[in-house]
Amino acid sequence: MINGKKLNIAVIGAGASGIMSVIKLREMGQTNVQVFEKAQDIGGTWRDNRYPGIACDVPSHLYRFSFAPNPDWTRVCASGEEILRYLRRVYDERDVGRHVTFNAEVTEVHYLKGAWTLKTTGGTYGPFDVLITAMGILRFPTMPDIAGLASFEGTMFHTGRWRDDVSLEGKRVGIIGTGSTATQIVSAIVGKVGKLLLFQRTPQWIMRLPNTEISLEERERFRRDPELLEQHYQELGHEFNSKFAAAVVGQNPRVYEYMEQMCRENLETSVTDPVLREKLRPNYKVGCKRLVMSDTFYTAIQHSNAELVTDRIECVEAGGIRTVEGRLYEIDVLILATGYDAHSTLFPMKVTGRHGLTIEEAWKQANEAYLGVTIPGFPNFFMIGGPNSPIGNFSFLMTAERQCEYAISMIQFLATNPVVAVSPKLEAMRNFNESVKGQMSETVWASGCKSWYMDRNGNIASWPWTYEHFEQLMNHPDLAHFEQLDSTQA
Ligand code: NA7
Repeated sequence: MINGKKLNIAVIGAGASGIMSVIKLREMGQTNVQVFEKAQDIGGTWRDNRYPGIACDVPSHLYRFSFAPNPDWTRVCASGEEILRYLRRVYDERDVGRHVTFNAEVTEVHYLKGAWTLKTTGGTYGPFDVLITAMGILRFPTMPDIAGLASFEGTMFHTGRWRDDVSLEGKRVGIIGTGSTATQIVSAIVGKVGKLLLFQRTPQWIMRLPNTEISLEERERFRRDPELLEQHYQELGHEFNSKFAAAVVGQNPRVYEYMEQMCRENLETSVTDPVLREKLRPNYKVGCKRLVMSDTFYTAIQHSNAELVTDRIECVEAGGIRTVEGRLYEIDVLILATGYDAHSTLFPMKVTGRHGLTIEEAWKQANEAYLGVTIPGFPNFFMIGGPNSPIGNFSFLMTAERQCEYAISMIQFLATNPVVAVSPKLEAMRNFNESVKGQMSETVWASGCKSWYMDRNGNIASWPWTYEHFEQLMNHPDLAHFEQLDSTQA
């Protein structure tokens, strides 16, 4: 039952966060929810990424919505396909579809006197009282800045735009990049291609995580006993957050040491050739770049088909890649596993807030938000995955749920008070960002490496505290940090 006013709410994106937002908003009685999705299907990241070997790097039983248990995960870390199936199931079972407009990329959002108007490629919509962006984080493939890329005459594509129509069977395949994506692809295709050349600029630390099958018996046990499944979710969450997530922000040195030891041992024991081993040895701290989880990559890179190229790339030519030593590596298919720009947060959408303030003006110096969720001058505007969201520490679905709940608390406040709009105070945001900067030096991400966590100013744009702290802040919005606007001020 609704408590208070019924509000018109727009959600941008029908990926995991958008689907979840609809369900949670409806649970609180807010049913006037419209979702705008640029593509013609749901799924976001898991719809767009379809490369061979794609899997989550968080355990499946933790990578789910808290309200939609899944006893049927088939592996410790689910494949992309299985995650997409899960999202579709939740979407169908909860009848989220009736809220969604597809093929409607939101190009412009504009706030005026307490209402948001949305321009999309499918028309203009509004007014909305509240706007939630659920646009994902790794949306924009980074194309490498390598001379001659356009002159390549074979087939070339980024991993985020996988070409299902291109067979790799027996081909000479080059892969640029050694992040989570490249390592998954290498393991999946090395036995099928004619030759695999992996171009490594920086080696990665790799934590051995056997992606074993979850037995039929275990799945059946979870299906029969929902309490057991819930307990498993809670325990995994506790384990993950109190160990890994605390270790990377400097709050669990014992576990951090263990992680270091595990990664070093993995390299020592898995790679037999000492020359190759040294090429694969990073010179920065474990976890500074996002840790790669794999128990197949080291085996794959030692396959007779595989070659690790560590000479720097000079340029791409019609027939392949030339390194600075002058050698040409001939390639039929060139795969760019060069990652994503995680800091194009709302781009290319034009966002205009109160008094005509644009997001370009607000973010001229840096992308900044109060608690990663709201921005001063942009009333009733809530981001899932905004700047300084925990991108390197927690299961993203847990992050997204807590951020969505934060938005929901604020929406509940709007629904039950004579307040038309809430907007965080500039001072509150500045204080938050100061404390982020102060704390970030304690984290392993700031220990001296380059990673996709860094924004255009070289600052780490993640969450430098524990999960408990995040949960506490998200569960208890501090209204004193918000301007509250009535109908005459909004
Ligand atoms: P990542 O982790 O950002 O990895 C990108 C890789 O591409 C990394 O090894 C980069 O080397 C390499 N890269 C980027 N540009 C170049 C150029 N110009 N030349 C050579 N090598 C280059 O992206 P992923 O897609 O693997 O993973 C993204 C996230 O998705 C991952 O963290 C999981 O959360 C899932 P560098 O290290 O910068 O030297």
